[in-house]
Amino acid sequence: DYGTAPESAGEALAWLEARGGIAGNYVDGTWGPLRADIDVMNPATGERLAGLTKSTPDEVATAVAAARKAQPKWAKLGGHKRAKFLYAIARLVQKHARLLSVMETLDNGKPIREARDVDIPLVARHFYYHAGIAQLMDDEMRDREALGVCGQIIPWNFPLLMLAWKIAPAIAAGNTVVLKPAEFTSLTAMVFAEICTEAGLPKGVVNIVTGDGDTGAALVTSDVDKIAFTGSTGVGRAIRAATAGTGKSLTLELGGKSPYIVFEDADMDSAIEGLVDAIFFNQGQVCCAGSRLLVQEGIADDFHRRLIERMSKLRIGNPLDKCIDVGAIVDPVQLDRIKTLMETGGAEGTVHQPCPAPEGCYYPPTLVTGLHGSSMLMQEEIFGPVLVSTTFRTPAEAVQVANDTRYGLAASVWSENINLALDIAPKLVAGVVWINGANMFDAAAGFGGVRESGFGREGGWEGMLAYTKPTGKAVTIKPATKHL
Ligand code: TXE
Repeated sequence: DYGTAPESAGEALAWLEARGGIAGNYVDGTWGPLRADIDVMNPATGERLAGLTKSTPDEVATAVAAARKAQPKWAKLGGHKRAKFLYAIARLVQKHARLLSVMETLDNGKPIREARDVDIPLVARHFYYHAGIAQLMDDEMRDREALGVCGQIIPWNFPLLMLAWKIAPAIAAGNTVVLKPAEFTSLTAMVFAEICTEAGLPKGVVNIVTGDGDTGAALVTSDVDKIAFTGSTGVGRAIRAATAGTGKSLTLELGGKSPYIVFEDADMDSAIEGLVDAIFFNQGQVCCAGSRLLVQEGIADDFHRRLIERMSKLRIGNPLDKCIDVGAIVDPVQLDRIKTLMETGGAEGTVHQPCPAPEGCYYPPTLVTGLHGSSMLMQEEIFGPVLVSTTFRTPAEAVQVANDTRYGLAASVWSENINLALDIAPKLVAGVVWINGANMFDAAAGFGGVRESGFGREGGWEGMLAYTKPTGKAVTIKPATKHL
């Protein structure tokens, strides 16, 4: 029973209080430094939850040194023994699922229903899956080895899930890590650090440094062998420039403006439910959100009418309430960003907001119709609960409009004609294509983008390759010919 706020927050708040109300570094299996440099807020209430340490470059270097020291022994342990620790972490995530879910909702503002039913179960699944992969390393991947120490920088939209996407494959492969959570949402990373201790993970394998972009920049230039980053395209560009020519490996998972294409023969009820999930899940703060609706002209009016009707039934409010569909925006800075984009571009189309938002850090589920493909709202990532819509006539035009973007992360195609959907899928410029579905994630499926959405894949076998390098060298022997 997750209850409703504020009673259900008690356990998580007590957890923070017992640690002095400060989230800070976890390095070499111990806590510290712990300083309240940055305030951590609950976006749903505006209340201060904790203080956060802004780690200095020296403190980052200390964490990297701990990871460096631990790495050879961790790699030598072998995949089968490493797997035991990943299994233990997975089980402990399940054991502490309630604390993790409530903490995530307090810190991020996402509906508890989503934290409980999606984020945390997927975190456990990720560690289980990569425990299996660690075992395969000993058998199927003898020709590859760990990179060394990985620096990992994650965003605030799926705090613990992004941590799992980064840490699970890295340590499964025999790397050690220094991870920096986002400054808005570092609290579940703290609970995770304690889970590592509880699992008996050797010291220095997982290190966490808290802080903002300055701390992230210090991690990028530190003595790591790889940087794995998920976040904005602008920061991704800066990291690519900073790592160029250094020999560091790099994977980037950046923004998106993913098309959601509905053909006139689609199952309309399913397409509408899928769309509500694609764009309003996590308040639209999802890199692969189906944020651009492309609907075939003949059904457009009817589709919009039914979508608005469905949107009017969304429940928006206190995210700790189990009945809530749409929670709070992560931070007032992000809310301002959404408002500014809408004030600038909203007039180019017709704005529909059938479900009003409460006072505070909330934004109402929004549909903007009648937009041209090249309009600002069609091109910019809004990263909020805002769906923009345009129409198309033919499959060829759908592909052309869908690909008219500088991004290329995900795409969703809706049609009862599977031949049409399978014809369209490879023509879309996107790393992930879903047919008659959206937001379908699994640890076994590679996820990542093209164009300004980044490069590299996370999850599955592809994701594992990105945390390893070939073991062997190309040794070429020149035969001596003097005896012939
Ligand atoms: O992201 P940042 P922000 C997009 C989305 C959103 C916008 C801004 O459009 O509106 O980005 O969000 C760390 N060197 N996405 O400003 O700044 C930072 O501390 C190294 C898409 O919050 O990219 C945090 O840990 N690290 C996205 C992480 O980078 C730096 C998810 C992400 O923050 C750094 C989030 C620097 N110079 C936002 N500056 C997705 N792809 O899912 C910041 N950081």
